This record gives sequence, structure tokens and C-alpha cells, in this order.
Amino acid sequence: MKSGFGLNLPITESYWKGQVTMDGSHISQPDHTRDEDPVETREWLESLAAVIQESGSSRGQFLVQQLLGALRQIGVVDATQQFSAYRNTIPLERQGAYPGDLAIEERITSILRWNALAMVMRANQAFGDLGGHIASYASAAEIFEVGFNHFFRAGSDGAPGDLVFYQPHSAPGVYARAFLEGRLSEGQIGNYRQEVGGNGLCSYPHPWLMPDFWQFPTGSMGIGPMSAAYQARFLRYLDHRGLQPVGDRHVWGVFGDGEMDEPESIGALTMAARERLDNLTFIINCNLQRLDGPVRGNGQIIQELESLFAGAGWNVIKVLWGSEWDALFSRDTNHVLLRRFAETVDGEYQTLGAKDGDYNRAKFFEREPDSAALAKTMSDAEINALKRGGHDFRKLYAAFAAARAHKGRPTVILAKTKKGFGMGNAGESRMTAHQAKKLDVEALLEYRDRFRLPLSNEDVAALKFCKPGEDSPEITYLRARRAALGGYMPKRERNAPETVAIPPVETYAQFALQSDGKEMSTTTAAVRMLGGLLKDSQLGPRIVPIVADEARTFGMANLFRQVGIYSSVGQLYEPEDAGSMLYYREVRNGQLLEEGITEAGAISSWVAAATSYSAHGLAMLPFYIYYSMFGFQRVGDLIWAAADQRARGFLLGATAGRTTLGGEGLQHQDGSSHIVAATIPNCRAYDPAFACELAIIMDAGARRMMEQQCDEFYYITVMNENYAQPSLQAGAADDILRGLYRFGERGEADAARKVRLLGAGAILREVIAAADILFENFGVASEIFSATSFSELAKDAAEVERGRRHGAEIAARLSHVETCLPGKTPVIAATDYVRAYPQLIAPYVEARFVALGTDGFGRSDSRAALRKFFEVDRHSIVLAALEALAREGTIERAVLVEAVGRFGLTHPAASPWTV
Ligand SMILES: Cc1ncc(C[n+]2csc(CCOP(=O)(O)OP(=O)(O)O)c2C)c(N)n1
Ligand SMILES: [Mg+2]
Repeated sequence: MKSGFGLNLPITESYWKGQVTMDGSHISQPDHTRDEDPVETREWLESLAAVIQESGSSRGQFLVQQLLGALRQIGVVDATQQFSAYRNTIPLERQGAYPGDLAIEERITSILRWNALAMVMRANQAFGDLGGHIASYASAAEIFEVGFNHFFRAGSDGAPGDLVFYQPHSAPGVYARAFLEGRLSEGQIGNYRQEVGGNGLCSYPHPWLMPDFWQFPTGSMGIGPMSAAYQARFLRYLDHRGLQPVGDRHVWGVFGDGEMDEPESIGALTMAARERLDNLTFIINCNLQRLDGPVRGNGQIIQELESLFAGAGWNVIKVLWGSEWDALFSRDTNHVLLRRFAETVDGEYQTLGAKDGDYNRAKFFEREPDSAALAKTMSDAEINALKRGGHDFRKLYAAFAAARAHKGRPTVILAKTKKGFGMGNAGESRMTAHQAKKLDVEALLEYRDRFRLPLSNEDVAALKFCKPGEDSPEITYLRARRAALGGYMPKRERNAPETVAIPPVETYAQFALQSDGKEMSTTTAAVRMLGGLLKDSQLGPRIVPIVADEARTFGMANLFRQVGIYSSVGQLYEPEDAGSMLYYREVRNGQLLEEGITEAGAISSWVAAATSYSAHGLAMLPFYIYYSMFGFQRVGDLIWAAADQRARGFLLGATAGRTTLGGEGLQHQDGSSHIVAATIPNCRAYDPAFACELAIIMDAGARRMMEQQCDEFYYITVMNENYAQPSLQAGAADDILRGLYRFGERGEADAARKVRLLGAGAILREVIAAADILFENFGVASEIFSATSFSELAKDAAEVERGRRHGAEIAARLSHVETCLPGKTPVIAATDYVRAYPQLIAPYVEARFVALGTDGFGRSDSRAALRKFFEVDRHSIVLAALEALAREGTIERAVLVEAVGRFGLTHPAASPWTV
């Protein structure tokens, strides 16, 4: 195995022989990988090498393809994963010249590294429990700097720029840069992770906390990669719809190699490739480590990721070795280095990374005579100075440039780095690197020397921030580079330059406001209103309807025809239902985003649209309609991040409620989404019973988000139960928005036997029926309220209560709960959600408060059976009211017993939440 391997074959001998798998393990070889005739094998390999020498590598590849094709034809399937040799994808010959000033960029990077480190250490010296990370940015500094100095373009003159997703725990490095740029003060970076006083910096990118700075929340691993992919797609969507040209705007995302284990990280890879998103580049910081230890100690994460991304259809560029290795590679005529690399698992690379040149010579180079010979002329210091590619500006630049130029596919740059690069014994490639938050003075001095920082011993000991003067070459250079790229980043716009007017509610929702008892479901009403809004010449084009393969479920098939389904390639087939009115119409300027069965993908699209006002300077109004159970419960963290990102849009939780979605059973019936929604500060959540309430909420929400540019979003549950819809009552609108309005009454207002009945969503109708029964059978009068939002009520009541403690102005008024429910009249509240939902207002109600709800597992049955089972049906409400009155001493207990008998209400002994 000699002569042939003088060529640059993309694979090593070990791979050919099947001795080493991608995970690096020496597999127990099945028959077809055992070399039964090494002489014959060599002949084949030498022939291939000769062909490549004679006719070039593409001819070689062609022949191999033919051979593979022949194998497949006879049914022999090649099951190995696709990856290339463990070296840089871009060879030295194609690397090109570096356009920057390497010396200055290195100095800047050193200063940034120091300031980032000092920021974390200072915070922890002052308050031991503040946390923060040093090692991640230390590994990513060059990646960020190549981006900042040469690629990341800021928006300027009103034209939006590139979108960059920053690896979250590298935030100190991004702050350090903004400090040099003069955008953050010394006081601010001195207050890293000390935000409460108002002049601090948040731990990770959070637009909520730093609304002029961070654009995208990435702190929860996996959300960044998925959001980046859908952002890149959304740019195309805006372009194809003629709303905003995508131009050469690019989406960049720097993510961790450990982070790629999150399902969300890889959940959109095939979408990005399918949509040919060449405006998208991921840079994976492959420091081979995550928090606890190696990402793949017994394998090779870079090879695994290459195989994964290539398989998904991405362009893969590996940046593994720095320029110091170039000379070694050129001397390595028989590819011993590639063989050694292939045999070295990541756990080993980590150990090598933590040790010095001497150890690397003994444990890496001297394992084979050929590699030992290669390193023979090198000193230990030279071996020590061999850097990984992710720390080499030239290699990274070539990769970024190739990514940017690549057409037709998204690109991933797999950049091999060292975790804690430069931290020496305090963290470099150490198992504990991720958690390292301090270096002792000796290590700091070493750090200073290694990066030649202009700091005295005292400065180092005092963790002084380093900032060259305004006229220094470093600051001048840094400013010039950013000026050439359009300005500083990250930077976030708070609002869209122009607002969008919302049409009067009567223009699209008159049918709901004046429904006169017509039967329909609130889902039907919502879809009809959406259809009307889409027709408005101003707002219509800005609406983004989104579904995750449930449009037909919610009666939205008419939108296929009305606005078309977005498809970047149009429709390449004649749809089966071409003749029908509502045929499945895919079109390049289609408006409906039909995401398929990916709630995570659909919500990511929703976020892209809901934050378009800021990221693209173009306000859009997305409506994502989904099974409510597959929202907060399934993709709750993505919704939390959307809130952080100040999303503005509508989430419509359809087929909502535990008993209203009858047959679907335990996994589909939602009894909890309103509880989760209530925990999100800028989410306004409503559970309207009637279409007219829905119309009022949609109108107000659209106005607040689009006209007043409020950073809030709306969660509305809608049901699939058809029932008679009353018209809007005069004067009810404001109270509908506050969360509670008086819907009606039974009996005299001053009756001795009286209760207040609150119902929400579909259960309001049970409440109304209960009021009739109470009056007709027991002479109990009721006031009936529609509780459109217990969470809105609770927020208001809590504000007033807090105001009273603080003697604030707000204390002069009553909360809406107190206004509607004064005095001692017992309150019975029933919803299609768990009891904890109405109980949100219990502390603010003076009277006895009884909550009925659907705690427990759902199950399949009719609505009536389910309501009886969960005890939210009319008779259960009657019982609850009578029991409350009995406890107050207003009625005799005997009345209760009589009611149980009269309605046959022998409830099973076991409560619904235990079975
Ligand atoms: C969803 C989620 N789970 C866990 C964490 C905690 N966490 C923060 S960083 C980290 C390790 C990240 O490793 P990697 O992605 O390889 O980044 P590196 O620091 O090595 O560059 C973990 C587990 C998180 N932020 N988000
Ligand atoms: Mg890592």
C-alpha cells in the first residue's frame, strides 16, 4: 500500500479496508469487510490511483460511482455512512489569500478573549453564584471574529442585513466586542449577569432583556438552529410573495457540537436542503466537548455530523487543521496522518489537546513509524503550536467565503476547535472546561503572556478590562471593518418603520357580531374571520396563515384556493383534485405555510413571521392554527423563546378543551394549555365561548400588535362544537377583553338564594343550562358570567393587590374581579381546563369560590359523557352551587340530597383525576 496513496484519495486505507467505522470503533468485521485477498485489493486500489493520476479525480469518482451502481443493481447495498477523510475540505491550493490584517485581528481577538474572561471572573468574584462560561467563547473566538470582520453584514439605510444566531454561552465574547466598539460601557460589562439594577447584561441572548441588542434567543439549546433554518426560509417566502426582496441577505448560526444532539437542532435540516436555502450557513463549533465531557468520546462527532448533514443534502465544509499543519501534510506522501486521524477517537483528541508537545509526539506521532518520521524534525514547541482549524483565520475565512458563494444548498462549516483554548491547565480541553469560571493568578499571567496582552501584573491580578485607545490600530481597524459591513452587530430594531392599519371589525366579522343565534363553532368563525382579513388590501398581504398538516381538520381548505399554499417551486404535478373548487393549490407566491407534521417547525415559522417587524422591518401578522394539545405542551419552550423575542401574532389553539374534543381521547384532549399560557408574561390568552367574543378579541389584539406595536401575542382557544351563537351584547366589548362580562341572569338580583356562575369556552353553555335548573327547581337565582380569560383577570387583580401594598395610584380602583364579583354571593366557575385555571382568580374573590374543571386524563367518548365524567356538566354545576349555598347556611343540606336523587347524580366513588 504505497505508491497509489501518493495521490489525494479522499479516503484512507483504513476506511477502504473497513477496519474503522465512523464512530472510530474497530468493528468486529462481517465477512464482506474482511480482506480475503490483500494482493487483489491492492491491485484495485492501485488501478484507481493510476486512473486518478492519469485522468483526474472526477474520472476516479465516476468509476467508483459506476462500481457502486453495479453493486446496487445486483442488490448489494452499501450501508456505510458517507463522510470524507479527516481533513480540511478546502485544500491549501484553493484557500486563497486572506483579505484581513492577521496580526491586528489576532491582537483584537486576544483582547476580546481577555475581556470575556475577566467579565465572567469578576462577576463570580463579586457574587459566587452568578455563573457564566469562559471555555466556550475561548473556543469560538476566531469563528466569531472572522464573521464580524469579514462576513456578518449589518442592516444599513433602512435595508435589513444578515441575521446571526450566536452560540448562547459565548455571549461574553459578543459583549466584549461591543465594549471595544464603544456600544457597551465598562459599567455594563462590569455588571455581566447583574441585571436587576438596570445597567447589566443578560447571561445569554435575550431580546426581552436587551431589546436594542439581541435579536434571537438561543439560550435553550436547539432553538437557535431550528429558528435559523426557518428564518432563512421565511426570507425566501417574503421574496417569493413580492413583499421584500431577499437580495443577498444571509442567515448565519454559530452552534455547539453538543447542541447538535437536540432534536430541534437537526429537525429542520432536510427542510433547509429541500428548500435549497443557500442563504443559510451553520458554523458548528466542534470543540468535541459538551458540559459533562466529550460529545462522542468513543467516536468522531465531526465525521458523524458530516454524514448527517451530507445525508440531509447540505454542503459540508470541514475546517479541521490550522495552517501549521500545511507543511506536515505536504510531506505526508503516504497519508499516514489521515490514517492516524481516522484511528483517533474524540476522547483521545481531547486528551491530546490537554497535553503538551512531548505527549503528542509520543501518543500521536510515534504510534506509527511513518508519522514518527514526519514529526521528527519538529521541536516539542512546534508540535504544541499545531493548531486546530477553527482557530485559524485563514482556514475559517476560506470556509465562510465558500459557504457564502455556494449555490443551491445550505452549508455547514464543521470547525474543529479546542474548548477553553488558551486557558492552559485551567481549562484547555479539560473535562471540566465548561464549568470553569476562574483562573488563578498564575494561570492568568500565563494567559496574558500567551496572548501578549498589554496588561501589567497588577492589571492582570485586578482583572482590568483591556481597551486600546480610540486612535489605536486595533480600534481603528475594528471600526473600519464594521463600517465596511454596514455597522455594528448584534443590533435589534424595536419596531417596524411603518404600522399596518387594521380594518374595522364589522368588515370581516359582522356575521359573528350579529349572529342572532346562528349555529357554528368558534373554529369556523375564526377561519371565516381570517378569510375576511385576508381580503383586506392593507392587512391581507401581511397575514401569514400557518398549519402543521391540519388545515382540513379546521375547515381551512378554502384557503388553499383563496391564497394558495406556499411552495418555492410552484406545483410540479397536476393535483388529484384539480377539478374541485378547493383544490390543493401549491404556488410560488402562496400565502399559507403548510409545514407538514412538525409543530416545532410551524411554530418556528410563526416566530419568524411574528418578529418580522423587527428582523425585516416589515410587520407581518401570523396565525398559527393547531391542535391546542400540541402547542404549549409540545413546543412550550419554543413559545417561551417567542415571548422572549417579543413575537407579535396569533396562536389559535383549535379543537381545544378536554371534553369538547370528544372522541380523540387522552393524547389529544387539552386541559392545560391555558395554565401554561398564563405563565408567559406577554401572552394574552383567551377562552371565548362565542364567536362575537372572539371577534372582539381578534380585533383588539390585531390593533395592539399591528397599530400600537405592543410586544405581546395572543393565544385563543377555539372549539369544534357547533352551537347557537348569540349576538354581541351592547357595552360588553371592554369587559370581554378584561376577561369577564355579565352574560345574563336568572331570577331576582336581590334573591335570598343566589349564586354567581362563571363559565368559559364551551362550558359556558352548561353554566347557562345550570342557571335554568337552579332557578326552576330550587328557586336559586344566578348571575351568569362569561369568563373569557382567567389569566387576564388574575394579572389585573394582582396589579391592584400589589398597588395596595405599595400605596400606589392603582390601589384607588377595584380590580375587574372585585368589580364584577363583590360581596359574599358564592361563585362557581367551570371550564374545560384543569381547576387551577379558574383558581387563578380565587384569591381575589371575597365570596366562597368553587372551581370545576377537567383534571385527569382525557378519554374517548361523547361530549355529554365526558362532561358528566369530569363533573363539568350542568348537573354537576347545579350540585356545586347548592353545596356552596348549603355551606353558607343559605339552604338546607337536604336540598342537595334531593338534587342528587332527582337528577340521578350518583357519582362514582373515584374522582375523575384518579382513574
Ligand atoms: C435545552 C438546553 N439543555 C441544556 C442546556 C445547558 N447547557 C448549556 S451549554 C451546554 C453544553 C453545550 O455544549 P456544546 O453545544 O458542545 O457547546 P460548547 O460550550 O462546547 O461550545 C449545556 C448542556 C441548555 N442551555 N439548553
Ligand atoms: Mg462543544
